[in-house]
Amino acid sequence: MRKAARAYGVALLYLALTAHVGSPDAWYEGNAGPYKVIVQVRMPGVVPGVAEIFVRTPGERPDTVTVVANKFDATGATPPPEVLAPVEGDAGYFSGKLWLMSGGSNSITVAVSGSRGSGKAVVPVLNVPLRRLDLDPRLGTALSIVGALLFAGLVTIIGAAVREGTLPPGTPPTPASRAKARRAMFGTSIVLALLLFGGWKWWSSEDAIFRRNIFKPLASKAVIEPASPRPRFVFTIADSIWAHRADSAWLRRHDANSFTPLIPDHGKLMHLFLIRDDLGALAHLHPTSTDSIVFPSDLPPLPAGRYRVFADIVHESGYAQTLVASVGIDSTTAALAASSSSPASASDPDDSWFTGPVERGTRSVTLADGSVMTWTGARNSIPAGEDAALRFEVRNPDGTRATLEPYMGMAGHAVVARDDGTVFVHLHPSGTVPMAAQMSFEMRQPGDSVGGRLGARISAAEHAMMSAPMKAKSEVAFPYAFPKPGNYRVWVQVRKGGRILTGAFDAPVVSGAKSAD
Ligand SMILES: [Cu+2]
Repeated sequence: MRKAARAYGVALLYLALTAHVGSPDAWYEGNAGPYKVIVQVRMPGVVPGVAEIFVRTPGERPDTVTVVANKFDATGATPPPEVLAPVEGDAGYFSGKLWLMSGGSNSITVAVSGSRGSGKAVVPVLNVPLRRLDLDPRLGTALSIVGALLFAGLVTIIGAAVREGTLPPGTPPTPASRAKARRAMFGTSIVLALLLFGGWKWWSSEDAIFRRNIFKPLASKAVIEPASPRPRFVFTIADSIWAHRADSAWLRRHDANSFTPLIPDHGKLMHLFLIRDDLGALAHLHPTSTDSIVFPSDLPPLPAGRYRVFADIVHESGYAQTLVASVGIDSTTAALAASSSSPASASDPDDSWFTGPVERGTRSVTLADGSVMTWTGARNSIPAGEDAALRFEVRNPDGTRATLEPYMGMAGHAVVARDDGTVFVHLHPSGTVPMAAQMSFEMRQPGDSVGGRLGARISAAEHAMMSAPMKAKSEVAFPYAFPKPGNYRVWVQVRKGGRILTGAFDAPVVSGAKSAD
């Protein structure tokens, strides 16, 4: 029993470390041809497994919505699409299930058709084993009792057969046949025990293999280097699988999957977040790297404390993962960073940081330039698993609507963290789906087997997209549902007047009808 409890603890730990930490659902908001769609994919967490897919069509209602899954490097024919069923009593909402057979980087193509024609949207998903299904203790007890009865039954039957099987009916067994029966029963018990032992050994080794394959992000570490004139923050992907990514012989010897190169996601190779353990400070950095292993940055002026570090990266295959580490900033280093930094001196012009108290229940916050950000969708308590209503509006200090500018090609960026570090998500108005991962599916061509070729085209296309003008607006919304109850903080980052502004809000989440377990 205790072993089972320990195994369960292990499963929970890994769950806490998954891509987009602790928040396995993929969200996408965008267009499928002429239709607006909001897609939620509830990943199975086991491979192969069944994903649950929900598609909301807020505008014109389509006639049919179908989904089909495809692995990034699939060469065979695509399976026939699954038709999603309209959800009763909820117009324009469709749901259904889809088998995801292969692990790794997959995509789900949502095809919508109706009176306005048809269109498609591609949602990249990461299909990785995240959990080990546990045996219900009641079922375990029942099966053990049945097993014990079968064991005893077989031993008794063999004993009776040896003792009395050859005697005519009504004849009592002799002392010799009784002794023979006892020997047979003893022998049977030994054989059965050996069989059970062999079965247990086999199952334990299967279980060990499964546990080894449960998704873990690449091992990483974060350190502060006391460089001059400013301390530096250095993030390193320390995993030997990553260091040997081009060494196919090493990978074969270690039975390891090879990773494709990193590609920039909205213009940056890495989106790195430092979040103080008490959620009191946030930094959003974009370190660059020459070897895709060491990612240095200037340390921003953050207060001293323990920080959780989350680094979002996207591989050319569309595989997106969040690497995790932690780092401590002592007061001397914090003071040094504070005295030597200014926004203009950041290693990357899109780097930003925010420190400030957050009042519980506050729906409007004053931003650094005096404008006001309001969480227009705020509620007193938000049920887990249901639309989080992350809708925000920014007004100028004089009360007029602000004009938001694109910040790294997006109307806004949101960071969601649970106070115990088990949930971390980086959101955009297009959802949890990294733009680069989506492009790697949309732009892949048959000749893209050479690493880096697709990545180069994605970078060029991203660049063009990010320099395209954005429709002026004062509002920003993010499709999302909190995965489980708890205390969360949401940081919303926008750009206005050339300045990156961050608003922070607390979000108390209660258990809802649709919470994930
Ligand atoms: Cu972002």
